Amino acid sequence: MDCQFFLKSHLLSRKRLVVYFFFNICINYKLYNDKILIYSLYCINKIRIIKLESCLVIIPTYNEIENIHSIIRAVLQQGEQFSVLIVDDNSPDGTGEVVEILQKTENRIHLLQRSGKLGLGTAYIAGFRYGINKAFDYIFEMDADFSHNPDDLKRLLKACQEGADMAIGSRYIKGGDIKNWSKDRLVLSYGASLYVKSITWLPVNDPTAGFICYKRKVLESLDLDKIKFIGYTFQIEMKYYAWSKGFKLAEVPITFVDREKGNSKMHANIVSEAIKGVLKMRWRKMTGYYS
Ligand SMILES: Nc1nc2c(ncn2[C@@H]2O[C@H](COP(=O)(O)OP(=O)(O)OP(=O)(O)O)[C@@H](O)[C@H]2O)c(=O)[nH]1
Ligand SMILES: [Mg+2]
Repeated sequence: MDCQFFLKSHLLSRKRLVVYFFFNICINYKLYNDKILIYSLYCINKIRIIKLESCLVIIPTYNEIENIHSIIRAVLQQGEQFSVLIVDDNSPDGTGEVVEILQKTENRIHLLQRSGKLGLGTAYIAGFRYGINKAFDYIFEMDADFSHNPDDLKRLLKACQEGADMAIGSRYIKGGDIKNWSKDRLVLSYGASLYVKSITWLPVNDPTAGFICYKRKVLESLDLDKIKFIGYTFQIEMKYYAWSKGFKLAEVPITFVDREKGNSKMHANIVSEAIKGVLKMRWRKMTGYYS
């Protein structure tokens, strides 16, 4: 039984898997010959001790052919426990096809191919459901365009391992920074943060941030059907909902870099969605929607 356990497991490094495979054979040999159950129990226990916690990094994509290969590689390089889920909206540039090819060489690459451009929020919700079903311990949100540095994934993970339920890669706390943004974009983003905080009282300095690590239990306890926003407001609503449910949010300083390759998918509607959306959220909280 324990043998099946670790054959199924994708969480152990290959070297450890081999060592424990032989270890288990020895144990079962002992079990059948000497009927010493204690050895088998010891084996199960050992495996539990060395089991790495699994991480799924969700990356929504729409026309990211220039970034897709390198971002997947950079995430997987963070360690054996990291897997990546691309949620692609049938990108006309063939991003999804590239992922399908990469999948043949590495089983830590997952793909959800959707029929068309359905928006960032619904892409993440589909990814969350996937991560919950596959029982990943930690589930991340990350952009494909290298604005979020894959090397920061482990710092977000550490914050969750040390007590946070949701760790947010934050540009607007001490140590955080933004590189290569125009003044207008900076003012818009920082202004949005102040607006959100003044209306919702959310104790987060970067409420529109999209580089996040969740403990699985957070996503399991939210009713994901209640999340309706699709742009930046989606990011605000996730934090507001989790906070309203009593989860502990922590901010980790990151340096955000403007995309170098590919095109932005931002559009003007995002601003009006956010202005009205935040007021709607406040109302919803008052009426118990997020309890
Ligand atoms: N699946 C999916 N992904 C999307 C959609 N819109 C944007 N994305 C992805 O979401 C991530 C963030 O989008 P960006 O275009 O970088 O948006 P942004 O970061 O607000 O804009 P820039 O700062 O200009 O890059 C990227 O990985 C996009 O490819 C969508 O409708 N569906
Ligand atoms: Mg971007």
